[in-house]
Amino acid sequence: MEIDGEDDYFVKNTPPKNINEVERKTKEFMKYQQEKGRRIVLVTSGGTTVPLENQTVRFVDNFSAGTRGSASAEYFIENGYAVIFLYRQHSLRPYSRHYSHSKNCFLDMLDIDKDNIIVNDKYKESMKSILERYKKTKAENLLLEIDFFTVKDYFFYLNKITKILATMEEKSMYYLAAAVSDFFIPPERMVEHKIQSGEGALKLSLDQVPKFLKPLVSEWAPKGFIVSFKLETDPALLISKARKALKRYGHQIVIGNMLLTRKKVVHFITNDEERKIEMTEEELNNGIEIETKIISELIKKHDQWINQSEANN
Ligand code: PAZ
Repeated sequence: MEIDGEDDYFVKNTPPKNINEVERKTKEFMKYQQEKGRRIVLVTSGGTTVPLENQTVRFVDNFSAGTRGSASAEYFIENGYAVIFLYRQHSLRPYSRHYSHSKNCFLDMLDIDKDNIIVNDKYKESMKSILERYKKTKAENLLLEIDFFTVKDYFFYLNKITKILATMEEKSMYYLAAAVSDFFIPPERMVEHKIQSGEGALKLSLDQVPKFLKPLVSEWAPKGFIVSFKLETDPALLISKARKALKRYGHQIVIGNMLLTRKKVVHFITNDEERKIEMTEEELNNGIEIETKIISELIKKHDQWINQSEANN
């Protein structure tokens, strides 16, 4: 049995158990944001896993920690967007990212004063500012977080959420920063139980996943503002592959980045331009993140996208 297209994929694979719940929450969130007149961006973040067994003991994974996605979500919110954050379970999340996965243990930031737990003076100011932003985001219902673990679940959620947001037409943005596996094991070839050792080398054969960006752009959200990322390790390939993706899928922008320099430099590739966005050493030393620049550029482009469509109607 071969999986030859996106429709086939959603028929032959089993949806995640909570897909209806995710649908309900997304619709509710969207309705609320529309009443407030806000734009919504779907931010995807973190790596996807490819399980090797149905009762999964082992899986193929990738490097992504969700730094780009979680930081970007915060900057979108700061700029008035509501965010649906589709993230890999246990990867970084907006606001808490400043304390999780960190080399500094969170407990070292706290002290005990008689019966109270207090924040060490050294961390007080920055924690207060993050906590204020976090509480405001919650109070204003600006963030909906949905987690996935496998590449299959990611695709089901992406499909469902995108089609719901697409009803907002140009006002919706799709910021696809997750590092999504290009390969998977189709259901009919997946073994049920833990793969046993003792039979020599483990040989894996993975099929290519359908290219979901194609239907996302042309069918799921044809009027949305769509930003995809292209990651490479060979500098000779980056720009040409980013350009090829833009041409192939026909969306608005591909952001190219290299594995080793992704926090310092990205390339914006659109139909009209090719632009490098770079951080200075001074900015990096001051803790400024490249995502501030990425998001402010994208918001300008999203404005243009909306204005242009209004002018055409
Ligand atoms: O999660 P992270 O901050 O460590 O990395 C971000 C990234 C490199 C995964 C992202 O910028 C990206 O390029 N995502 C798309 C990867 C790809 O499928 O080509």
